[in-house]
Amino acid sequence: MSEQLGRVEDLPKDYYDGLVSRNTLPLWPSLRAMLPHGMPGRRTQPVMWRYQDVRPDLIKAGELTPIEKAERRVLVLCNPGLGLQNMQATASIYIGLQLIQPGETAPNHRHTPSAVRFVIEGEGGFTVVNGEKLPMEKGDLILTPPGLWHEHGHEGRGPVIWLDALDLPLIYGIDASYSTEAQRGQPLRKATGDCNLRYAQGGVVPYAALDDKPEAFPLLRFPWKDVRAALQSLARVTPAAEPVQLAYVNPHTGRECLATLGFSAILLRPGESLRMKRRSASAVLHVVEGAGQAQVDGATHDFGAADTLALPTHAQVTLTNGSATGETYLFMVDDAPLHRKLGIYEVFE
Ligand code: 1HN
Repeated sequence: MSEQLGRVEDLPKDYYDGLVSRNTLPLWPSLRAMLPHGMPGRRTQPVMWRYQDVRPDLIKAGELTPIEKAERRVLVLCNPGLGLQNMQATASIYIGLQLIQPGETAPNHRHTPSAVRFVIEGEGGFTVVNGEKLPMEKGDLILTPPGLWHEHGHEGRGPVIWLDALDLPLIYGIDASYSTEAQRGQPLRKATGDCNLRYAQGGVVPYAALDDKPEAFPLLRFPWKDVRAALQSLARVTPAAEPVQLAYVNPHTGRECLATLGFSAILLRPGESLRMKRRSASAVLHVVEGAGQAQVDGATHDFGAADTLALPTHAQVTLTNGSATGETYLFMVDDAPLHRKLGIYEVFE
């Protein structure tokens, strides 16, 4: 089992070249790299992107590139361990920061990758998803599930900036990534009202959904003010050393709201140092409010508001609130839903 396997150099060169010429390769020289013993070989690095670094570049992008020349004015957070040009924050998660200036619109389209927006700053932004206009306030999570039309606009003043998270690396990686452009000014498809009025309160859903097949994506916007308040309530009943963490779910299934990516919010209590359970999923942490440190596999990364950190699979993570008096709030994107569906999700003690 632990024997050294044969290398390419151990084979006659003409034999190996012949294999290559016939589009074949021997497995054994690559087997250990592709299937390491005990733990994956992780290319994803625990990279921190500081908002104070990225923001000026994004504002500059707004001056250099008109929205018509960009469609989506985004700077992508690229993990160097995965190759910058591959635009992966982790092997499965794409993260970008998107800027929209007052009066601009990012045109209507739909695509096969799943996407979400998490609002970082600015007022007056909105996303229209499937004909439903969703206001974008700081900290709100907005879903744009696969196949649903979506466009962005800005009716306020000053820049609006949000974080985009997509399963693009995954969908692109299986040759399944494409989009469809809508006609400009395509009318709103439905006028049945706001999902936040239909699903205003956790634990209760519109009655008809018990008998009819509920929509696949009934709730498209999760207002931060509700999530923040729910975290504060949860903190009151969560023992020390246990995470104050809420999962964003589909109100009908009680399960993750998208098929591949999962979203959660974490409250770090004053002075708290939280050792997270090591697990198989990769993740991206984004700081909503507060500051502190993330220790990832022994290396310490300081974080402040709106910073973003990539967490490799199987990483040992400890999150520390930098304040002894105030709370720190984090937003997490992970690929745990995908791992669960594939039957490879693991949590280690
Ligand atoms: C996309 O559709 C958006 O709708 C943002 O705002 C970023 C990155 C790759 C592919 C599609 C958006 C995207 C994207």
